[in-house]
Amino acid sequence: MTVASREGVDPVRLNSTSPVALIEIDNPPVNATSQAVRAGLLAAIREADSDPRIEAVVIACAGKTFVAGADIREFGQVPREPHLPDVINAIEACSKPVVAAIQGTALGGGCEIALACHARVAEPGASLGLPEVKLGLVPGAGGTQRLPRLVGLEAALDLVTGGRPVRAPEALRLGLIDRLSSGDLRQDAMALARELIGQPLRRTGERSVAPLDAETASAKVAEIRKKARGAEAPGKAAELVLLAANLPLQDGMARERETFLELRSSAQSAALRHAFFGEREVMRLPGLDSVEPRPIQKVGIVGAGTMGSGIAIAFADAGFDVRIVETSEQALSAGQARVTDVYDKQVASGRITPAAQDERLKAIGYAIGTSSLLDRDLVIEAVFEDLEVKRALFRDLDAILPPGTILATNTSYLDVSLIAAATSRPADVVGLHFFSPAHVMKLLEIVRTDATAADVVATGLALAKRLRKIPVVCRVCDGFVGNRILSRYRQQAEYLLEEGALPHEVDAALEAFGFPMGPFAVSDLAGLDINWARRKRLAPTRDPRERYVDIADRLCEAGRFGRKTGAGWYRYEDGKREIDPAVTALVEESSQRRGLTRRAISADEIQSRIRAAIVNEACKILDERIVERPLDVDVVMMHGYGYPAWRGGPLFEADRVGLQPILAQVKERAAQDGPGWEPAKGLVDRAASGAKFYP
Ligand code: T1G
Repeated sequence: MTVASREGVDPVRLNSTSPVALIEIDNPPVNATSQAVRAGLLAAIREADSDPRIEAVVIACAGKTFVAGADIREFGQVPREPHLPDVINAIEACSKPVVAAIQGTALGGGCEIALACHARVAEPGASLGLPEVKLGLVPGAGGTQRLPRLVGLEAALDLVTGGRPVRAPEALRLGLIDRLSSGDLRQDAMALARELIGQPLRRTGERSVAPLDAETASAKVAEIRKKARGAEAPGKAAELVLLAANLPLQDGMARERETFLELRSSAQSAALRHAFFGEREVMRLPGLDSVEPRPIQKVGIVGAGTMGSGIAIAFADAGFDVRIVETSEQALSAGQARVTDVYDKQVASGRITPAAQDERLKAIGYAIGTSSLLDRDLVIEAVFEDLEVKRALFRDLDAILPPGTILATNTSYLDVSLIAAATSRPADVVGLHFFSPAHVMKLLEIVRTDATAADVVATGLALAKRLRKIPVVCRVCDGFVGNRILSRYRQQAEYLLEEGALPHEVDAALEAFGFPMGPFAVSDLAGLDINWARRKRLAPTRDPRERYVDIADRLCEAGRFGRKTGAGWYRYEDGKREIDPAVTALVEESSQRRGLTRRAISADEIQSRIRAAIVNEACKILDERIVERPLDVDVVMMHGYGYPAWRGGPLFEADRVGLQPILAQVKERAAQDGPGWEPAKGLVDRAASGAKFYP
């Protein structure tokens, strides 16, 4: 359901009971402050203020959550009055005590409404936050000025620039809320409102803020900017929060509003809003909306390695009944230890309670052999990445599992059609490609073969929703979407090495672009041996004319698999990544063997060539109908491969940058690098017609 308020239904109701009136906001699904909500709230608070029978007010919300923010869908439109800051100022200026009753998530404008109330009561499971920076914005209705007045500058800097919500108990400790509800939230809020009748009003805006010394403040802003990796909102938010110590509320709010309006029309905010709605849009695949998913509650996992145990945790966290099987007691207990270790760490960090840990550990069973999987609705394999091993396993599972059980493979690269062909039920076979660590990474590639039944794909999408993952449905090709594009731009990165760059220079250029890590550092983390096995598998079919760089092979032949062996593209001393002269020598020797004269290569050239490789491969993936939409590629790259979300994904950004320069770069590479680098038809056609990926 969209957020726009329902036709003909007033989203704000004033119940003028005496002495405490109730203002109820009812704008499903998240009570966003649409124009109608803002107008209704302003009218209600003014009426309550002028009604002599009313001595106090409670603001509450219908449904599962307090106001979750401004209506993001309105941002592309001309702002309409009343503007939220004016509504919020009217709440704070009310002559009678106003108490917020908070359930669910009070976020953005919702948190700002709560901040302007004279007190706040929240359910223990509620959370409050100012996530605007995640949309490329800063709070635009007093959040940067009122939050520090309640919790102090340091806590406010952390919450506003990180966009992290805090659960109610932490909010209470910080002074962000006044009470935790002990049962009936509205009754508790009414009781507090009654207590405040006749008391001096505690207006947040009138409180002062202890300043930070200049040195601490500038160090914090510098740290925040560095962590933002090119996103501009966090740094601007930090500067506004610090103003709260020096300016009266309204002056600070004026500066805040100015920055908010500037950012709201910025390219970064447009990209982040695109990303926000995009990760929900991918859930809806054209042609599947009327297909009923199969009921899944009992899940089997074959393989208790890193991936298998991570997948088990993901399902246990989402309330499924899980059973992991292995071939030996040793492998099984190693997997059980991995699971226990993850939950121990989560309890130690306060992420989950011991009770939740017990519940989730109980949800995971362990057994030897596949015979204990007969009652499973879905079985996922996470065994060794070898086609014959997976085909043999699926043949065995197919023989013992009842009809209708879905068989899913977690393969990263292999042809799911060939795995399905080993069974008598190819319609029930699907790829569920999780990303490591599987209980953390949000992306899930759902790989459908030509035989996969529609309801099995729909089941994958429904599972993703329950797992709170972001699914992208794709068809079969080598590496599906993300790994296929990753392989392509890794190749271009290795060409750059031969032509004059060094691993740390390529990595630095891409980290400056906004990636959390460059491709060589990522490779060391993942392990060079995984890709080595793939290159060896593809060697017999590789086009001899293709420009092939063997530096990574030489590293692997020397046993340098990355962090796990203490050396890969870098050397690792006590976990610290260091440039290794031995690798520099290897790279230089490779240039020599290729007959290339090394030259200095700028960060711009590195970024331009990597972007061209990504966009061109993405266009090929679209041309081959591996995915249905440009959005599918952008979501994969942002949520699985660290493509900076403030750029909106490679194709959203290509619309902004323009396809001509990208195509020119692709053509240059095609001339230099040979087969596999020819321009994609979709890229050539769009560049010629001016068609956008997002019209
Ligand atoms: N505006 C418009 N639509 C919204 C929305 C919003 N703020 N929040 C959610 N939706 C839609 C969402 O697209 C989906 O629609 C449906 O609601 C259910 O959402 C002035 C300027 C609240 C934690 O950033 O984090 O306030 O796909 O699937 O998993 O300073 O939604 O069904 O058509 O995510 O239960 C700040 C964003 C805004 C919060 C609920 N607030 N929302 O998660 O449901 S800027 C935010 C969320 C602001 C002020 C500034 C989550 C949620 P559809 P959902 P959920």
